[in-house]
Amino acid sequence: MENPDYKYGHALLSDFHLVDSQGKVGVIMGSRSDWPYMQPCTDTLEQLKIPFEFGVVSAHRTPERMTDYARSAHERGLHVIIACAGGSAHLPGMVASETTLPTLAVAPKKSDEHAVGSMIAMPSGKPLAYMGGGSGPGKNAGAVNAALMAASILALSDEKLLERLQSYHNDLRESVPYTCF
Ligand code: RP5
Repeated sequence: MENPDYKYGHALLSDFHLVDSQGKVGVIMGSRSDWPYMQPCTDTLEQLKIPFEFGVVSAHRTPERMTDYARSAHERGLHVIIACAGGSAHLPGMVASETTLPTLAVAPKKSDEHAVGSMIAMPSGKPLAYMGGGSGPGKNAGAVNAALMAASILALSDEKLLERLQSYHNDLRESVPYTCF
């Protein structure tokens, strides 16, 4: 998939821990191979004009990056974190364990039972909201819903965003036909 030309999205840089985030939402994924499943999330954030950053943070291959990211997120100005991982999928749960920011988990594919299992079985005291997974590249209900849930959280203190979110839901309702064919 191509690098999208986002107005509200900013790519995560290697010195992220030294600078304030330009986003309210941090979208991270365990591998570049997750990107086709997560672009519906970032596209939805862009559509709603929500500033976000996005990049790769792996729990297993870059554990220090993951810890730095989660521990600095609040201070850097993020309000919500969306984390996607497949396979063993420790990223969402470990990030949630290192921050008090609301953390939303997305599986690349909902059929990835190992990933889903790791996201829905957090121990008491460490909340993580599992949003769902997708059925294929570019088709991820969980990714879209994670963006919308982040929007709902941010809209509690942003009336303009609330209007855009209501408009999104109105458009969705209007797009559903009555006929089956
Ligand atoms: C996880 O393992 C990633 O989130 C990805 O979903 C899966 C496979 O990663 P790659 O081997 O394709 O990099 O860590």
